[in-house]
Amino acid sequence: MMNEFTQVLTIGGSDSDGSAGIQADLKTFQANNVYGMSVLTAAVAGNSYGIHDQMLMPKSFIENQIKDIKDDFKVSAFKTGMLSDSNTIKTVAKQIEDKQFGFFVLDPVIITKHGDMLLEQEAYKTLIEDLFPLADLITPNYYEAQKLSGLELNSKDEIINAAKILQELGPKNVLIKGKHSKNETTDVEDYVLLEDGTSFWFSQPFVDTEHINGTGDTLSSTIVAQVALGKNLKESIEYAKKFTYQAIKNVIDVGHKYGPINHFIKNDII
Ligand code: PXL
Repeated sequence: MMNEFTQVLTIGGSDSDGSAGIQADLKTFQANNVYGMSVLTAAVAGNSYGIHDQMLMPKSFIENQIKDIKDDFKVSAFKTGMLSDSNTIKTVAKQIEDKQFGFFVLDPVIITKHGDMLLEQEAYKTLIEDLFPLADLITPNYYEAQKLSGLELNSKDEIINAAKILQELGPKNVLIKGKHSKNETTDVEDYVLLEDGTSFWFSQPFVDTEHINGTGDTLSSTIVAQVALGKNLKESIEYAKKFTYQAIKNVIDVGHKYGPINHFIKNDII
Protein backbone atom coordinates (compact mmCIF):
# COMPACT_ATOMS: atom_id res chain seq x y z
CA MET A 1 0.00 0.00 0.00
CA MET A 2 3.01 2.29 -0.23
CA ASN A 3 2.54 5.62 -2.02
CA GLU A 4 -1.25 5.49 -1.96
CA PHE A 5 -1.89 8.47 0.30
CA THR A 6 -2.65 11.64 -1.69
CA GLN A 7 0.59 13.61 -2.07
CA VAL A 8 0.92 17.27 -3.04
CA LEU A 9 3.72 19.79 -3.35
CA THR A 10 4.39 23.49 -3.00
CA ILE A 11 7.36 25.19 -4.66
CA GLY A 12 7.82 28.57 -3.02
CA GLY A 13 9.32 30.71 -0.29
CA SER A 14 9.48 30.29 3.46
CA ASP A 15 7.92 33.02 5.59
CA SER A 16 9.48 33.01 9.05
CA ASP A 17 6.29 34.05 10.83
CA GLY A 18 4.40 31.02 9.55
CA SER A 19 1.55 33.04 8.06
CA ALA A 20 2.25 32.78 4.34
CA GLY A 21 4.43 31.02 1.78
CA ILE A 22 5.21 27.35 2.17
CA GLN A 23 4.21 27.39 5.84
CA ALA A 24 0.66 28.46 4.94
CA ASP A 25 0.63 25.89 2.14
CA LEU A 26 1.75 23.00 4.36
CA LYS A 27 -0.77 23.91 7.08
CA THR A 28 -3.48 24.08 4.42
CA PHE A 29 -2.48 20.70 3.00
CA GLN A 30 -2.66 19.20 6.48
CA ALA A 31 -6.10 20.72 7.11
CA ASN A 32 -7.25 19.26 3.79
CA ASN A 33 -6.04 15.75 4.63
CA VAL A 34 -3.33 15.46 2.00
CA TYR A 35 0.38 14.80 2.49
CA GLY A 36 2.26 18.04 1.80
CA MET A 37 5.83 18.52 0.59
CA SER A 38 7.77 21.71 -0.08
CA VAL A 39 10.59 22.80 -2.36
CA LEU A 40 12.19 25.98 -1.07
CA THR A 41 13.00 28.71 -3.62
CA ALA A 42 13.62 31.57 -1.20
CA ALA A 43 13.21 32.57 2.42
CA VAL A 44 11.95 35.80 3.90
CA ALA A 45 12.49 37.26 7.35
CA GLY A 46 9.17 38.69 8.31
CA ASN A 47 6.53 39.07 10.95
CA SER A 48 3.04 40.48 11.14
CA TYR A 49 4.41 44.01 10.49
CA GLY A 50 5.98 43.08 7.15
CA ILE A 51 8.98 41.55 5.42
CA HIS A 52 12.43 42.74 6.44
CA ASP A 53 14.87 40.57 4.53
CA GLN A 54 14.89 38.01 1.71
CA MET A 55 17.29 35.34 0.55
CA LEU A 56 17.21 33.27 -2.65
CA MET A 57 18.11 29.58 -2.82
CA PRO A 58 20.84 28.55 -5.28
CA LYS A 59 19.70 26.96 -8.55
CA SER A 60 21.40 23.63 -7.80
CA PHE A 61 19.69 23.40 -4.42
CA ILE A 62 16.26 23.96 -5.98
CA GLU A 63 17.04 21.31 -8.60
CA ASN A 64 18.21 18.83 -5.96
CA GLN A 65 15.06 19.26 -3.89
CA ILE A 66 12.85 18.63 -6.91
CA LYS A 67 14.94 15.65 -7.98
CA ASP A 68 14.67 14.07 -4.53
CA ILE A 69 10.89 14.38 -4.59
CA LYS A 70 10.64 12.96 -8.10
CA ASP A 71 12.85 10.02 -7.12
CA ASP A 72 10.61 8.93 -4.29
CA PHE A 73 7.05 10.30 -4.37
CA LYS A 74 3.93 10.37 -6.51
CA VAL A 75 2.75 13.97 -6.52
CA SER A 76 -0.83 14.41 -7.80
CA ALA A 77 -0.98 18.20 -7.90
CA PHE A 78 1.30 21.11 -7.01
CA LYS A 79 1.60 24.87 -6.87
CA THR A 80 4.25 27.52 -7.22
CA GLY A 81 4.36 30.60 -5.02
CA MET A 82 7.27 33.01 -4.50
CA LEU A 83 9.77 32.61 -7.35
CA SER A 84 11.73 35.87 -6.86
CA ASP A 85 13.53 36.31 -10.18
CA SER A 86 14.00 35.06 -13.76
CA ASN A 87 16.72 32.61 -12.81
CA THR A 88 14.52 30.88 -10.26
CA ILE A 89 11.56 30.79 -12.65
CA LYS A 90 13.67 29.25 -15.41
CA THR A 91 15.12 26.67 -13.01
CA VAL A 92 11.67 25.63 -11.82
CA ALA A 93 10.16 25.65 -15.33
CA LYS A 94 12.83 23.28 -16.60
CA GLN A 95 12.24 20.83 -13.76
CA ILE A 96 8.45 20.72 -14.05
CA GLU A 97 7.98 20.67 -17.82
CA ASP A 98 7.92 16.84 -17.78
CA LYS A 99 4.50 17.15 -16.01
CA GLN A 100 5.44 14.52 -13.41
CA PHE A 101 3.79 16.46 -10.61
CA GLY A 102 0.26 16.49 -12.09
CA PHE A 103 -2.12 19.45 -11.95
CA PHE A 104 -0.23 22.75 -11.73
CA VAL A 105 -1.61 25.81 -9.93
CA LEU A 106 0.55 28.89 -10.52
CA ASP A 107 0.06 31.58 -7.89
CA PRO A 108 1.88 34.51 -9.51
CA VAL A 109 3.14 36.00 -6.26
CA ILE A 110 4.34 39.53 -7.09
CA ILE A 111 3.64 41.65 -4.03
CA THR A 112 2.26 41.11 -0.54
CA LYS A 113 -0.92 42.83 0.60
CA HIS A 114 1.28 45.24 2.51
CA GLY A 115 3.43 46.29 -0.43
CA ASP A 116 6.51 44.07 -0.06
CA MET A 117 7.84 42.95 -3.47
CA LEU A 118 8.37 39.20 -3.86
CA LEU A 119 9.02 39.10 -7.63
CA GLU A 120 11.43 41.38 -9.46
CA GLN A 121 9.96 43.36 -12.33
CA GLU A 122 12.46 41.89 -14.79
CA ALA A 123 10.88 38.50 -14.09
CA TYR A 124 7.29 39.23 -15.18
CA LYS A 125 8.14 38.39 -18.79
CA THR A 126 9.86 35.13 -17.83
CA LEU A 127 6.92 34.14 -15.67
CA ILE A 128 4.60 34.64 -18.65
CA GLU A 129 6.86 33.05 -21.27
CA ASP A 130 8.28 30.11 -19.34
CA LEU A 131 5.64 29.19 -16.74
CA PHE A 132 2.23 30.34 -17.99
CA PRO A 133 2.13 27.75 -20.80
CA LEU A 134 2.72 24.95 -18.25
CA ALA A 135 0.01 26.08 -15.82
CA ASP A 136 -3.36 24.37 -15.45
CA LEU A 137 -4.61 27.31 -13.38
CA ILE A 138 -3.26 30.75 -12.52
CA THR A 139 -4.58 32.64 -9.50
CA PRO A 140 -3.52 36.30 -9.75
CA ASN A 141 -4.97 38.79 -7.35
CA TYR A 142 -6.41 42.03 -8.66
CA TYR A 143 -3.06 43.82 -8.63
CA GLU A 144 -1.17 40.93 -10.25
CA ALA A 145 -3.84 40.55 -12.94
CA GLN A 146 -3.36 44.23 -13.84
CA LYS A 147 0.43 43.89 -14.00
CA LEU A 148 0.34 40.70 -16.08
CA SER A 149 -2.46 41.64 -18.48
CA GLY A 150 -1.46 45.27 -18.89
CA LEU A 151 -5.07 46.34 -18.32
CA GLU A 152 -6.49 48.57 -15.63
CA LEU A 153 -9.28 46.72 -13.90
CA ASN A 154 -12.00 49.14 -12.91
CA SER A 155 -15.06 47.21 -14.03
CA LYS A 156 -16.37 43.68 -14.36
CA ASP A 157 -15.96 43.87 -18.14
CA GLU A 158 -12.30 44.75 -17.76
CA ILE A 159 -11.78 41.80 -15.40
CA ILE A 160 -13.45 39.50 -17.95
CA ASN A 161 -11.17 40.90 -20.67
CA ALA A 162 -8.08 40.52 -18.52
CA ALA A 163 -8.92 36.86 -17.88
CA LYS A 164 -9.16 36.26 -21.64
CA ILE A 165 -5.85 38.00 -22.26
CA LEU A 166 -4.17 35.97 -19.52
CA GLN A 167 -5.65 32.71 -20.82
CA GLU A 168 -4.29 33.48 -24.29
CA LEU A 169 -0.83 33.65 -22.75
CA GLY A 170 -0.98 29.91 -22.03
CA PRO A 171 -2.61 28.86 -18.75
CA LYS A 172 -5.62 26.60 -19.24
CA ASN A 173 -7.77 28.20 -16.54
CA VAL A 174 -7.71 31.62 -14.90
CA LEU A 175 -8.95 32.77 -11.48
CA ILE A 176 -8.75 36.52 -10.81
CA LYS A 177 -9.18 37.23 -7.12
CA GLY A 178 -11.40 40.17 -6.23
CA LYS A 179 -10.29 43.38 -4.63
CA HIS A 180 -11.15 43.86 -1.00
CA SER A 181 -10.32 47.18 0.53
CA LYS A 182 -11.35 48.35 3.95
CA ASN A 183 -13.68 51.03 2.63
CA GLU A 184 -15.73 48.63 0.58
CA THR A 185 -18.88 47.18 2.02
CA THR A 186 -19.64 45.04 -1.03
CA ASP A 187 -18.82 41.34 -1.34
CA VAL A 188 -15.45 40.23 -2.62
CA GLU A 189 -15.97 38.88 -6.14
CA ASP A 190 -13.61 36.47 -7.85
CA TYR A 191 -13.85 35.70 -11.56
CA VAL A 192 -13.06 32.29 -13.04
CA LEU A 193 -12.54 31.52 -16.73
CA LEU A 194 -12.32 27.80 -17.42
CA GLU A 195 -10.55 25.96 -20.23
CA ASP A 196 -13.81 25.21 -22.08
CA GLY A 197 -14.70 28.92 -22.18
CA THR A 198 -17.31 28.79 -19.41
CA SER A 199 -16.94 31.33 -16.66
CA PHE A 200 -18.43 32.25 -13.31
CA TRP A 201 -18.24 34.83 -10.54
CA PHE A 202 -17.77 33.69 -7.00
CA SER A 203 -18.73 36.11 -4.30
CA GLN A 204 -18.09 36.02 -0.57
CA PRO A 205 -18.82 38.62 2.13
CA PHE A 206 -15.95 40.99 2.99
CA VAL A 207 -14.56 40.23 6.46
CA ASP A 208 -13.30 43.32 8.25
CA THR A 209 -10.04 42.07 9.79
CA GLU A 210 -6.32 42.76 9.58
CA HIS A 211 -5.60 39.05 9.92
CA ILE A 212 -5.32 38.25 6.22
CA ASN A 213 -1.72 37.15 5.75
CA GLY A 214 -1.52 34.00 3.65
CA THR A 215 -4.98 34.30 2.11
CA GLY A 216 -3.81 33.79 -1.48
CA ASP A 217 -1.46 30.97 -0.53
CA THR A 218 -4.26 29.21 1.34
CA LEU A 219 -6.69 29.54 -1.55
CA SER A 220 -4.28 28.11 -4.12
CA SER A 221 -3.07 25.31 -1.87
CA THR A 222 -6.64 24.28 -1.04
CA ILE A 223 -7.34 24.07 -4.78
CA VAL A 224 -4.23 21.88 -5.17
CA ALA A 225 -5.39 19.61 -2.34
CA GLN A 226 -8.95 19.28 -3.60
CA VAL A 227 -7.94 18.60 -7.21
CA ALA A 228 -5.48 15.98 -5.91
CA LEU A 229 -8.33 14.39 -3.93
CA GLY A 230 -10.39 14.07 -7.12
CA LYS A 231 -12.77 17.04 -7.23
CA ASN A 232 -13.16 18.79 -10.59
CA LEU A 233 -11.67 22.26 -10.90
CA LYS A 234 -14.90 24.21 -10.42
CA GLU A 235 -15.79 22.25 -7.28
CA SER A 236 -12.22 22.63 -6.00
CA ILE A 237 -12.30 26.40 -6.46
CA GLU A 238 -15.69 26.67 -4.75
CA TYR A 239 -14.45 24.57 -1.86
CA ALA A 240 -11.23 26.57 -1.60
CA LYS A 241 -13.18 29.85 -1.47
CA LYS A 242 -15.30 28.52 1.39
CA PHE A 243 -12.30 27.12 3.25
CA THR A 244 -10.39 30.40 2.95
CA TYR A 245 -13.46 32.43 3.97
CA GLN A 246 -13.82 30.36 7.16
CA ALA A 247 -10.08 30.69 7.83
CA ILE A 248 -10.39 34.50 7.60
CA LYS A 249 -13.66 34.70 9.54
CA ASN A 250 -12.51 32.56 12.48
CA VAL A 251 -9.69 34.87 13.54
CA ILE A 252 -6.83 33.63 15.71
CA ASP A 253 -4.93 36.08 17.88
CA VAL A 254 -1.31 35.73 16.76
CA GLY A 255 1.06 38.64 16.03
CA HIS A 256 0.45 42.32 16.67
CA LYS A 257 -0.40 43.70 13.23
CA TYR A 258 -1.43 41.84 10.03
CA GLY A 259 -1.85 38.41 11.56
CA PRO A 260 -2.26 35.04 9.90
CA ILE A 261 -5.53 33.43 8.92
CA ASN A 262 -6.73 30.33 10.75
CA HIS A 263 -5.55 27.02 9.31
CA PHE A 264 -7.17 25.00 12.09
CA ILE A 265 -10.39 25.05 10.05
CA LYS A 266 -11.74 21.55 9.71
CA ASN A 267 -13.46 20.22 6.62
CA ASP A 268 -16.73 19.64 8.47
CA ILE A 269 -17.52 23.37 8.81
CA ILE A 270 -17.06 24.09 5.08
O1 PXL B 1 1.29 35.60 0.56
C1 PXL B 1 2.24 35.71 -0.39
C2 PXL B 1 3.57 35.19 0.08
C3 PXL B 1 4.12 34.10 -0.55
N1 PXL B 1 5.31 33.58 -0.18
C4 PXL B 1 6.01 34.13 0.83
C5 PXL B 1 5.51 35.23 1.53
C6 PXL B 1 4.26 35.78 1.15
C7 PXL B 1 3.71 36.93 1.85
O2 PXL B 1 4.18 37.41 2.84
O3 PXL B 1 6.21 35.74 2.53
C8 PXL B 1 7.31 33.52 1.21
